[in-house]
Amino acid sequence: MPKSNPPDSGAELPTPKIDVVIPAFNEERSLPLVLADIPPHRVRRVVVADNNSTDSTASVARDGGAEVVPAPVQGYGSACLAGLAHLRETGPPDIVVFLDADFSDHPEELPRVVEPILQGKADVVIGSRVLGEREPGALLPQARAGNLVACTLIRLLYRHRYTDLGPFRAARWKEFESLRMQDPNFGWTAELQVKALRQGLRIVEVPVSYRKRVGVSKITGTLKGTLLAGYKILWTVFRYSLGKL
Ligand SMILES: Nc1nc2c(ncn2[C@@H]2O[C@H](COP(=O)(O)OP(=O)(O)O)[C@@H](O)[C@H]2O)c(=O)[nH]1
Ligand SMILES: [Mg+2]
Repeated sequence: MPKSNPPDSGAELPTPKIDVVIPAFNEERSLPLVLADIPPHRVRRVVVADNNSTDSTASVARDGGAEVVPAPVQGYGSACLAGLAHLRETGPPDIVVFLDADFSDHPEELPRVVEPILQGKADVVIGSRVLGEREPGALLPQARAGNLVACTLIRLLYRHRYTDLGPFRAARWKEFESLRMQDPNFGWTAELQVKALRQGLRIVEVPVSYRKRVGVSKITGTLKGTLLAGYKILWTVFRYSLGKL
């Protein structure tokens, strides 16, 4: 009688659990569009981190099937941290994906962003809007310039060539947790990308599409937002190069 195969031989590995975190601040118009375009069969759950919205962001999020987590401290980073804390407390995924609530990213491209992780080739995947197709005017000139300066500084200080500091990204949960993210606002994305380098994580960029947001930009669309973000991003890139993690 033939010996039975060990339980896992030839069997497919269990499908990795993928959760999505969406930081949102007053995005009632765009959020339903974002939620509708997330490929449902690929994602276990979607968490909207609501940053003190005064419109109906929270209720449209629930109507769209998302879990809503309050992020009481104002700021993009704080919202991402609140989403992560919720996942940690309620059962973390294998892969976490971030995307913006303003419908600039194309959520249907999620499979492209997680693919390098599923193939075992990456711990962190950055969706690059520079490598992807951009609707004219989607990435404001000040955002492009800021990105270029930040990526150049990273290249000089960390010897790694990023093309973008993008909001659409994926990471293996365990490796991502090792970064101990902390920036509560504009420095979050830069912190993530430079800490990933410092930790020696495997980083891959994939092209993602980018279109004009629904509603008005609160960061790069305002002078104050641009200046604060620019300053914070460059300081963050510099600070972590000094050896502090
Ligand atoms: N500006 C801002 N955006 C936040 C905050 N919390 C969450 N977000 C979300 O962060 C994302 C990026 O903001 P956005 O206004 O599009 O900035 P931009 O992409 O630089 O134009 C959006 O999904 C916002 O809803 C916050 O406190 N301030
Ligand atoms: Mg935006």
